[in-house]
Amino acid sequence: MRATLAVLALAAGIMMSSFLPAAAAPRSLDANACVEKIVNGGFEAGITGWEPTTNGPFALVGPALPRTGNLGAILGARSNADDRLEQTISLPAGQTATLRFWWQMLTEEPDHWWDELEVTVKPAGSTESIRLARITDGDLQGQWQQAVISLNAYAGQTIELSFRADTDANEPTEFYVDDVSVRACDAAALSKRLMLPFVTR
Ligand SMILES: [Ca+2]
Ligand SMILES: [Ca+2]
Repeated sequence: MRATLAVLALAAGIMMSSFLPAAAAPRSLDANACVEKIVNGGFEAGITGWEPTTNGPFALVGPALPRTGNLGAILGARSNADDRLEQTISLPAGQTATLRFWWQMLTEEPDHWWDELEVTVKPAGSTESIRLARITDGDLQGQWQQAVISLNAYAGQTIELSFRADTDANEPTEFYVDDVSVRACDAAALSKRLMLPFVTR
């Protein structure tokens, strides 16, 4: 089951890459005609913007292992955990949208897999969540990795993005998440800007 994420990643069209995530949160169009849709993706404002659900007494945002800044999300980290962080965003019609997030997993599991972090989207009006990624205790642990996932299929829709950790009764696993970003980009505006120098000559 060690290859689960890799297989799913390929199936979902996910690329793992090492480039840096988008700068946090300007809500106006940037030079690439893109808008950041996630509020507080780096968790530096605590739980602001996120809807937490947990069956434990623990805060889901804390200073234990942030990738950047002082705070990050911590999901699982105990047995029988059921932790969720969700945010609802609207994606503009006719634009591309890309989810990026960084994750790190630490586990005490000697064999795999038993504990997982599932990333899903649920379009408004739908009762069905669609899995974008599954990270398990069988994946590479102890280092930050970035997931990059196209959300183009949800252009024009309001979606609930969810990170959910589920651990079994023994040998806990910690799932850390930081620097979550969904950038919606106006491809038409971008191509116009690229054309501009040629038009004005
Ligand atoms: Ca952070
Ligand atoms: Ca476990």
